[in-house]
Amino acid sequence: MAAVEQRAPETMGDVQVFSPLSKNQAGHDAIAAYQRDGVICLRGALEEDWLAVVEDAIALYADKEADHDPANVVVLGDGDDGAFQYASMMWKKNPLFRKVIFESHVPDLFGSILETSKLNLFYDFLLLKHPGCRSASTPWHQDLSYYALHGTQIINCWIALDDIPVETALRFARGSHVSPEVYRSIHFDPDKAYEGAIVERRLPPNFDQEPGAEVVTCAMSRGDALVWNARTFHAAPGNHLNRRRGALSLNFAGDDVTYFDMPGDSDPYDRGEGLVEGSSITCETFPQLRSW
Ligand SMILES: O=C(O)CCC(=O)C(=O)O
Repeated sequence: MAAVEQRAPETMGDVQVFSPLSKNQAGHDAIAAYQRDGVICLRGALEEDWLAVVEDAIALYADKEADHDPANVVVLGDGDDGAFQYASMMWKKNPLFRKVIFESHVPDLFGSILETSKLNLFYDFLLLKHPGCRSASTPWHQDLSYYALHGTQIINCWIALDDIPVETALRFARGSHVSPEVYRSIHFDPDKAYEGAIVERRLPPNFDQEPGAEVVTCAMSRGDALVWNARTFHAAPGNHLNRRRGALSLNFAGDDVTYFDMPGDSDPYDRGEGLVEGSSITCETFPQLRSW
């Protein structure tokens, strides 16, 4: 993995930050900012008791499955001191990740931002940038490029598992979610490619090199959550610090989301059971968590 040149933190604006109205409700101002900017930060979205369950889940996953599970990837970049570890669909095998998703308030809190009458789990994604995984930068991309989904009510709720200073924080192209255009899936490792990527789609712009682009970022404390629309462009640096930079990303879908019979590779790799073009995504793999 090669490091990409990113713009300096002082040239970036701020992601709008909110304290949730209650445990289950983000609040009107947060929803309005999400709709306008395509990204917000919610302070204290996950409390310490649930964060402790996530840490136990990570330990369980690492001990029992890390070596043999294709969904658990550990990459050590050239010259790096630490690895980039990522895993998805953990809830299917790991009871503690399942507990966080199915028994905590998170579907209520994050679902409130989508203003939807039902909420499906799409997938969970764990990202651990261990100390010194300097080259594990994430290029500008839209999550929707990788999804076998149609629709607009798709959110990534990225919960910080560590305090994250701006030096290792995600950055976003503010308001980039409003365009209906979906760009091409690109591999986070520049030496690899997605099999069957839709070449009719344009390659993602590099907002670091566009002086006029409004790029926003946000330092986070453990338990804060960034919430963004699947069309919002974002990117991230590697971890050049001497401490872990971890996140649990929970991805949810609302009312207008249907299955896209996408050619080629998708993320998550799992396509659910019996889904056809244009159908509801509700199935064993993408269960409905709430209806209001
Ligand atoms: O945490 C990162 O470095 C990248 C996260 C990201 O791009 C994503 O979850 O879509």
